[in-house]
Amino acid sequence: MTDLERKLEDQEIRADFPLFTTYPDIAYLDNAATTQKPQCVIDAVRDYYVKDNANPLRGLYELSMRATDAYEDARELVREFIGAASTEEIVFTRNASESLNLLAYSAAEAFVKEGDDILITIMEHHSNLLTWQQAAKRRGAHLHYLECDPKGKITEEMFRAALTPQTKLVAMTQVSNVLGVKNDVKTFAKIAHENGALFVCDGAQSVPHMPVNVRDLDVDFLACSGHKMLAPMGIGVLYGKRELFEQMPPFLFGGEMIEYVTREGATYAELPHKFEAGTVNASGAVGLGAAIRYYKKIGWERILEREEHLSIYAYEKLSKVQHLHILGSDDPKEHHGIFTFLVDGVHPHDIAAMLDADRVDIRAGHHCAQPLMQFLGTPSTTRASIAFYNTEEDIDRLVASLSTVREKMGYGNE
Ligand code: C6P
Repeated sequence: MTDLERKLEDQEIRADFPLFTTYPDIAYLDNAATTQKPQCVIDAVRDYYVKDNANPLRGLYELSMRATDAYEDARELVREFIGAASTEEIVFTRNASESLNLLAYSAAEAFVKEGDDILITIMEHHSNLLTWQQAAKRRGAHLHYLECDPKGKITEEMFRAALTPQTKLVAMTQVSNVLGVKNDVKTFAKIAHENGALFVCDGAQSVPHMPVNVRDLDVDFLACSGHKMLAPMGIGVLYGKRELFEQMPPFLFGGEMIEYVTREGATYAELPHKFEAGTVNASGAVGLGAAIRYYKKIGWERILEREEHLSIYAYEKLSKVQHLHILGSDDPKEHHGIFTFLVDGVHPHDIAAMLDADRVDIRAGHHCAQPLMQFLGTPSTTRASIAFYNTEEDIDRLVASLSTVREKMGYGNE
């Protein structure tokens, strides 16, 4: 692609995101935290409220049926997007955290017993860590941590060595929100299954950036968040194999998740409604459906090309900044658009504040992965994360701003 072609493509894609028109001076590089929303998603949410809004799954009047259809159409779009066999395997939640909480309660209740082992990795986000810490305590099970090497890699040998005959469940992120490294989930899920363990995949950072097919990966469960993939906040997804979902108790109780209730007990609704208590986030689901349509319109080929190009571009430029150290792999392609770094002598929060003054938006802190920070030997880091709508200019502005932080902190111009 020539420079001119790339610039034209940048313009075409950015025109779809109204926030960039509102703030043309912002370089938004905090996409691992949440993404901006294209106009089509904003329109879909608005249209839902203008044309289709009623309480879905309840009313027998036309408007409620329209709301139900809009909600269930979105479920079908999600099913297709992640390659699930049936919409019964797609549960809408609030976000990846809620999906993982549901699992750590209901799957642990059904499949983990006293004395069993639960295996997670040291690079898990707190949502895939605290949840299992609590589940292990509740079930009398033992929680084990699989450490990566200092660059973030987990090999097949390391994974095999961490399994025990008691390992009943493995929970692992596909892409780390700190190091950007991608775990070989397909291989690890196969090994886990051979060992008699279930495999939970945290797809919060992978589903928005690469084609993920749950049947190809053969994971038992997968969690992700709509807001990290162009959709509104407050809608998330939990995929689970039907035969496993069927064995699990409900997580939340209330309206719409029952079949029949008596004073003493209840029978529960069919999948997936058994796991969707109360009035659902229909507009959020509709927004997620619109986001998926937009992903399809842009196409994975272009998204992957753009994100890989920007990853290589960012890595090369960041590597040249004096006193800046990128954590994780030395191969830019292994970062999947996530660059976490330290600058000698400058606190990550000071870096974030100085970059903010230059209208460059990044994240600083522990990134909700404190055991990983402890393993890496630092309490906090700075992180820039890319989406396909970013441009070389965003990276140039990041690098230009970073190049001045030490001087601004009084270190001189060395
Ligand atoms: N990571 C980040 O800036 P929620 O907040 O529920 O939508 O997603 C939780 C979550 C789960 N797993 C991974 C790998 C994640 O990265 C996140 C969210 C954001 O890194 C917010 S802390």
